[in-house]
Amino acid sequence: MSFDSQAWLAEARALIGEAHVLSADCGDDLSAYTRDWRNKFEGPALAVLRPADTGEVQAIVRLAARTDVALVPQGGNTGMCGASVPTAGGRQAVLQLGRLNRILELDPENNTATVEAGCILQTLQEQAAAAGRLFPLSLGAEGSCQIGGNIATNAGGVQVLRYGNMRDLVLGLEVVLPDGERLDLLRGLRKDNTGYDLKQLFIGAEGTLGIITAATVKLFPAPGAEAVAFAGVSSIAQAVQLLGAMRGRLGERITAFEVISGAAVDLVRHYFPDTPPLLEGACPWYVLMEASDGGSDEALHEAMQTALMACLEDGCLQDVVLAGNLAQGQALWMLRENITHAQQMDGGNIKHDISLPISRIPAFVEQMLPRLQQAFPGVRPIVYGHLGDGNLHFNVSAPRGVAPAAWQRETDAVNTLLHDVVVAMRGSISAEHGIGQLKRHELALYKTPAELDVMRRIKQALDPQGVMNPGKVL
Ligand code: FAD
Ligand code: 2HG
Ligand code: ZN
Repeated sequence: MSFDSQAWLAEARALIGEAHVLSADCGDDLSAYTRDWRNKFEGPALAVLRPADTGEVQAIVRLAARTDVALVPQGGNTGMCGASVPTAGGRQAVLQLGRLNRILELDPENNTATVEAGCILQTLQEQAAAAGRLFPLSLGAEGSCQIGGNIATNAGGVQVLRYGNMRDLVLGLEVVLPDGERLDLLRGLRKDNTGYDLKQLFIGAEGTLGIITAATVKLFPAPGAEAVAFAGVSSIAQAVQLLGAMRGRLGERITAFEVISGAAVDLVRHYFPDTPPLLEGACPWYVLMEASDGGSDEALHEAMQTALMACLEDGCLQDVVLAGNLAQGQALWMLRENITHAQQMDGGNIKHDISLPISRIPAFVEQMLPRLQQAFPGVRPIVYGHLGDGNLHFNVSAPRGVAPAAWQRETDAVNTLLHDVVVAMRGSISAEHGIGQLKRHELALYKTPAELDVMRRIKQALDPQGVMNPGKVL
């Protein structure tokens, strides 16, 4: 039977309102929804649909299932793997969750918040803070990414070391299944052993199994004191040594431990010349660390200072500066957050988001840097990331003079060089960004047949028609 797109759009408009169905046919510019944040992936959309609530999401999913239109769930469209935009094949519509943005309940006694999926991460952080609580997920895109997207990617960020990734923060979910049924798992319980923990299926599934419409997440007491320090180290091995030493001295108070290569700092300085001076001399590697607790700023600063001085004496760091106030701490974090933007401004880079047991990271880095240089002379590795979680963004910028498009053509060769070693060392090729379109072919290479078979059977059981986010992950 032929497909009548005008009739389909009219039906969608009747379900969620004229103003909330955008289409190229009607002259709407869809590029903000059909192109990913990195400008790497773009696909045509029959429409962009912006439902207002779970009922409207159900109605749209039923329409899509009945008419053989695939749906691409989309939050803030800040994902790194092209999972939130349509692929070229078949009829696809973007289901944008931004209008489901209410905080439904904030329960300080239970230390939970129940929010709709389209709530911006920063809004939840701010509302939690106003209630004297902390929602700890924190990442560079927090001003525009959404809780639903954070859950669907199992986002990580800079506080995983202390609070875990998104999966660790989710207690309950509401999901619209690919046949339009509503699955209510929206409970704020820390203990619940009543059979299979179904919510886990949808966390990190990148929208391939259902649409998350709401979640109940954990909150924590807001820390009274924070301290930020920036240390120079002579090698990645010394950074790992420093991690152990600082955690030994300050324990769970260390909330973030980020490693940054000298090349990454130089790149940020080049594109953001206002970056303040940090340490007197240059070091090959740096560490940005943060500690927090419920005491006073003075006491925490003193504890951090004592720990850092002991580390200096013990040879775990070369030089260090402790931020004296909030503004100095924020400037240090700005340097860290600007690495992604500096790389984007610099042109093509091949991104990696690997994880390894922390103990193996020095051996990995020390063997891969020369191997990369040998294979791709003049290449510029921009390595940084969440060392406290064993997660490195081992990004690789083009040799000077090589055009971005030419460098992108080396992606498979660069990936193979790095990922073969990662997998041989029992690491992961995607620690926090996911698979999407970017790493779909690599998933097939690196997962065992048994793992892939179980994943395919789950997909087939929940989405036999292939309504949800085709061409992603599997
Ligand atoms: P989108 O990009 O819109 O979607 C991502 C995936 O989730 C897609 O598969 C989409 O289909 C699916 N999805 C979205 N909403 C729903 C829903 N309601 N139901 C079902 N599926 C859904 N990531 C990290 O982990 N750590 C970082 O430190 C980090 N830093 C970043 C810094 C910058 C500057 C940028 C641009 C990105 C960064 N990211 C980071 C990546 C990105 O922000 C995260 O992956 C984020 O969780 C994506 O949220 P989003 O709302 O933008 O989702
Ligand atoms: C980060 O840690 C993000 O800053 C983005 O995960 C990493 O841009 C990147 O490669
Ligand atoms: Zn990251």
